[in-house]
Amino acid sequence: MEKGRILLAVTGFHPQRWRELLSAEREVVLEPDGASDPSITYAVVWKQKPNLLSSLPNLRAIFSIGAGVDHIFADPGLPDVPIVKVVADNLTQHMTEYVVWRVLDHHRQGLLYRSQQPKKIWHEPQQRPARDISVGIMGLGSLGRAAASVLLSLGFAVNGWSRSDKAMESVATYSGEAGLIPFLKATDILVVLLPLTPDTKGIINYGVLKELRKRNGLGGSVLINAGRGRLQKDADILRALDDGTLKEASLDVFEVEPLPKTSPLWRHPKVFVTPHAAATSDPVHLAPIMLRQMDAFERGEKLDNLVDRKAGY
Ligand code: NDP
Ligand code: OXD
Repeated sequence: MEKGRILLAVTGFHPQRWRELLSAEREVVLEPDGASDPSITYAVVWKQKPNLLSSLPNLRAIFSIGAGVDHIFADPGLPDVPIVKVVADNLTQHMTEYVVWRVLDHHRQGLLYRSQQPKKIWHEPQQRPARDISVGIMGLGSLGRAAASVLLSLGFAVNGWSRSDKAMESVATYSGEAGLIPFLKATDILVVLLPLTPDTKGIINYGVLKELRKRNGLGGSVLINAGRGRLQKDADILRALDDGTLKEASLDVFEVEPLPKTSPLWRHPKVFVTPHAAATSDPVHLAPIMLRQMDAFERGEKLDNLVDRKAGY
């Protein structure tokens, strides 16, 4: 069987490196070329233009450049072909680093020390053991579970929340709507690693933040969101920070990205901002995985890491 051609369609960054690496084994057409091209078999995409994919008469599979696929579902004319998401050690490792970095910074009072240093204040707050802090991970998927394992090894108590029942050794797991409030009430540091779907949009709102455990060794509850910006309501986070519902927040994602220069989140003293950089898709690691999957698919094997179209992730 002839090797299928790839359409590379990305918005928001220069796809040169992806093109070079994918072209090592297959012909690659770079959008804006390629629309309606019957010789295209695969699309490798990040925020592709609406209705581009439906114009390809012989498209057999769509590969997302990221772990999240909400950018693909945003296309009103999405054709009914398999969608593959990124699951890769390299990306998982980066996300675990980000989560552990932010949890440890909040746990070890990084904000307080950074505020003391310019004033030359020599003051040591009380140190609490990690086991007194419970980290609740919303989204116990490939990224959430990896982060949970490392947090457990550091001694934190870990809770997890998912759509379906999930078991993980030493993790207190909760699921579905019924499990949400009990999960929040048992959580000091909330880590959000959910996909953006119609069910999860806006889930990080004031009402949810209000349920987090506040009387804890940290002196308040903390939010870390590295999932998607539209899971949260930026204004509700600001309100929660300002009235003490939240002690601090680390945000990697925002309702509007790049975060507008006018957003109060940029200069809020209790917020740590990163520019959607928790775990960047690295073409050096990911392009070979995609190429291997295309080869396997052409040998008649099943594609891995398929998106559940009904669930939207
Ligand atoms: P997975 O698909 O492996 O896991 C998703 C998890 O979320 C699953 O546990 C799933 O439940 C749970 N979930 C989905 N919908 C709901 C719901 N309605 N209620 C409760 N739980 C729900 O995804 P990944 O771990 O690979 O990635 C998670 C997200 O991280 C991506 O979708 C992306 O948005 C984001 N991301 C952000 C990056 C960044 O740089 N900031 C980088 C990479 C990813 P169940 O187990 O029952 O299916
Ligand atoms: C992803 C991302 O979904 O980078 O992989 O946000």
